[in-house]
Amino acid sequence: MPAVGAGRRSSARCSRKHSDSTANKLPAPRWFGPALGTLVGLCLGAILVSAIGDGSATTGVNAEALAQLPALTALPNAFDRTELRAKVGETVALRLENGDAEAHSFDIDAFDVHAPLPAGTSSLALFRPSTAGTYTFYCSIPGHREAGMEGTLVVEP
Ligand SMILES: [Cu+2]
Repeated sequence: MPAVGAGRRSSARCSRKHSDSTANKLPAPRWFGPALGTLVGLCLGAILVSAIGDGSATTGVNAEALAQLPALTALPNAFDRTELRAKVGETVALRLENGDAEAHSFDIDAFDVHAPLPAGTSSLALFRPSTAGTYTFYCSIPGHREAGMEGTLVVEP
């Protein structure tokens, strides 16, 4: 399970949704596994969006703690770093900054990370890479990746 939740409340919301979908008592169909994976990915996406919000303290993320995290900043047609490093099994907590007047996003398909970054906002990406390797992070706004908004995530064993 590569994804890790940002908070208990969000995780609980995900599992509740999960039990609702299995409440019909039917045996789990073949697609259940992959579908569950997708659901977890979606939940993680929701966490990414809601973790910081408007920066208010009620989200459970302390602004001071956030400021100390490594940051990745979205610029016009680029990120300020082209390489991120992580270790297998260790949670990556990354502060995402968008100081641009345009919306961007931070996406890593392999770990179901999809964080929208509206103009002028901060967000938090939380994920735990399960497999060593080299992955691509990018911005999924049409045309941005092609224009250079991508980089490499190196996950060391
Ligand atoms: Cu972009």
